[in-house]
Amino acid sequence: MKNQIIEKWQSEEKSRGAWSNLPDIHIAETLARSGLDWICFDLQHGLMDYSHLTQLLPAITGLPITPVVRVAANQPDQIGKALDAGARGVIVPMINSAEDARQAVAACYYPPKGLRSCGPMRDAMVEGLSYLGSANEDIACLLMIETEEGLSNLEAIAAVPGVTGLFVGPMDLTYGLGLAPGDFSNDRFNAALQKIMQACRSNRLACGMFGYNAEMAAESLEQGFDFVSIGSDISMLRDGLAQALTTAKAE
Ligand code: 3PY
Ligand code: MG
Repeated sequence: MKNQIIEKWQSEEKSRGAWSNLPDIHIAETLARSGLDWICFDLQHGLMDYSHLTQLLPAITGLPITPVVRVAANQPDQIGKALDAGARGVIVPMINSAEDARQAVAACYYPPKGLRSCGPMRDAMVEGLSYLGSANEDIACLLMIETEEGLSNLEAIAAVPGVTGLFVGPMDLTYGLGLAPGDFSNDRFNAALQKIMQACRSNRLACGMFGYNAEMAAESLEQGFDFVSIGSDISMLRDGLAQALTTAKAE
């Protein structure tokens, strides 16, 4: 199955994903069977590490969903290992400059597009070496814009060849703008979102948004974002339980 973030964006369709914070293969499988387009395993803030990732990715192999990984930092070894474990893309946090963007791109792609070292463990097991022929087109290099510096260098970041898309981290972005955390209705926050979407449009990049819940995701899609997360395993468990309890208590 082709990378659904890339494929849907290229055919001008929206894609919807979920955030995986809990290192449990059954939760990952449940998310993967739910009709989502993509799932993001979070090695930055999620309660999981690389050894969990190597169990979670095989648990969803063959299911109709694109796995991506948010790496903990913009480090070539972290990006390479996430891709070697079977991720079809990375979300790289805290991108502040064109140099940061070039470093992330180089780590994502095999030569001549980048400098990724060759050792595709998981994909070679599943697909064999045909993976090497398709990896550079099928891997998404998604860069997070979530700091004041990243915002001020937005045009230079977006213009780096090889970037697939930009992805907004809304909570850090409110901090970066000097706003109260989570002040998503602030005009300056929304002006920043418009600026990011515009940079994506003019550089032919997919534009993504971290949504904390389905309402926020729907609003982001309405605003023009191309791919959004609609919640996390934790938030959906919590919100689903709260809703179920309310319904079960209703007279
Ligand atoms: C942010 O809101 O800053 C994020 O990175 C979402 O996880
Ligand atoms: Mg963030």
